[in-house]
Amino acid sequence: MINFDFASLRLIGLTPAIANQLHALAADYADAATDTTLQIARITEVHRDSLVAHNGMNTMQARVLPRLLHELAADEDSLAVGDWGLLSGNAASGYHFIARMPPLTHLARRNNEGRQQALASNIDTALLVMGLDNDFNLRRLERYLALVHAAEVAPVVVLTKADVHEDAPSRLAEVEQRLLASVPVFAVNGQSSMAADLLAPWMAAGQTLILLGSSGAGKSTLTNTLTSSAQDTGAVRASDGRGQHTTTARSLHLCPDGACIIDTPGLRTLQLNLDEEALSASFADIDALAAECQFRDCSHQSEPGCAVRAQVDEDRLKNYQKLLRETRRNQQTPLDRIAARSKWKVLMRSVKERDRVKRG
Ligand SMILES: Nc1nc2c(ncn2[C@@H]2O[C@H](COP(=O)(O)OP(=O)(O)OP(=O)(O)O)[C@@H](O)[C@H]2O)c(=O)[nH]1
Ligand SMILES: [Mg+2]
Ligand SMILES: [Zn+2]
Repeated sequence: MINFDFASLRLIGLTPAIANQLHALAADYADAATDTTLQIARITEVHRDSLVAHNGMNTMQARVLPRLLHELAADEDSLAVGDWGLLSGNAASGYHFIARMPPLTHLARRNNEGRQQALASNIDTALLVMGLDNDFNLRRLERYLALVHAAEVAPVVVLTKADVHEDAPSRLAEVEQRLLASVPVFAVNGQSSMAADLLAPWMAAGQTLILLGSSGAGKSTLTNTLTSSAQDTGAVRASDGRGQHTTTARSLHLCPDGACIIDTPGLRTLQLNLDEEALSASFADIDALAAECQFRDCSHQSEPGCAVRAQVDEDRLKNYQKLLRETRRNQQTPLDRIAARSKWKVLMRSVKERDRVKRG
C-alpha cells in the first residue's frame, strides 16, 4: 500500500477529486510497492533530463522512467509542472517518476513547429497578468482567455502597475466592457498586499493557480506578494517597455494560506491549440448575438441587420475572426495542407491558362 499523508499533500494542492484519482493510480502499482518505496509527489519544476517533485514535506530531484517518457511522447504529450504521480526510490538510490495521474486540467500551446507544448497541469485558476503600461493589449489578452477557457481553467485578469498609471479606473472599465461579464478583472499594484486581499477568494487551501502574461508584466512580483517569498524580478526596458525574461522556467510555489502558485516565464508567442468550439466558448457573447442577426449565415461583415456588429466591440469581433482563421489553419493535418496547396496550384494554373488564352 502507498501511504497517503493527507496533511502534507494538502500543502501542495491535494483536493478530494485528485485524491480519488491518485488512489486509483496507486492501486495499479500496489504490487510494485511491496518491493520498492513508492510515494505520491507533485512536479514543481521540469528540466531537460530531470524534474523536481514535492511530497508535501520536501523536494526531490527525480528522473522520469524511460517507458513513461515513451508513452507520453507517443501521445504527443509530456509532463508539466503541476502534474501528480508516483515516485519510486530513495535518497541513496535516487528517485524515479514512474507514473502520472491523468491531469484534471492541462494547459498547452503550440510551439513554432506546430507541435503541442505542455505548460502546466491540474490548474484551477489562471491569473492573466497584464501591465497597464506598454504591455496593455486587449487582443493578446483575448488570446490568453481562449487558451484558458478551452482548458476549463477559470480566468482572472490582473492589470498590474495601477499605482503608476494615470487613469487605472478607466482602463479597468475598458477591459470589463470588452470581455465576457463572467471574467473577473482587477487593477492592482502587484507589490502591495492589497493585491493579495483582492485575490484571496481564488487562493484557498488546495487551489492551484498559474500566472500567465508577457515578460515584464509583473508575474514574479505578484508571485512574491502572494507567496511572501522572493522570486527574481527584473526591470522593464525604458526604450520599449518590454521585460527581459527574468524568469526562465515554470515553477510551483506554496502560499501561506495553502494555495499553490506557478510562476512562468513570459511567453514570446502564444499559438493556440484548440478547436473552433472551444474558441467560441470564450467569445460566447458573439455566438449568442449571432442568433439575432437577420441572416442565419451572417458573417458579421457587411450584411444588413447584423446584431453582432451592432453590439460587439469592433476590434473584439475582428480578433475573434482572426483567431477563428488561425484555429482552422492549425486544425488542418499536414495532408489537408498539401491538398489545399495543390488545389491552389491547380487553380493558379487554370487562371494562367485562361490569361494565356485571352491574350491569344
Ligand atoms: N510600480 C509597479 N511596478 C511593478 C508592478 N508589477 C511589476 N512591477 C515592476 O515591473 C518589473 C517587471 O516585473 P517582473 O515581476 O519581473 O515581471 P515578470 O512578468 O515576472 O517578467 P518575466 O519574468 O521576464 O516574464 C519589475 O521592475 C517590477 O518591480 C506594479 O504593480 N507596480
Ligand atoms: Mg518573472
Ligand atoms: Zn451578423
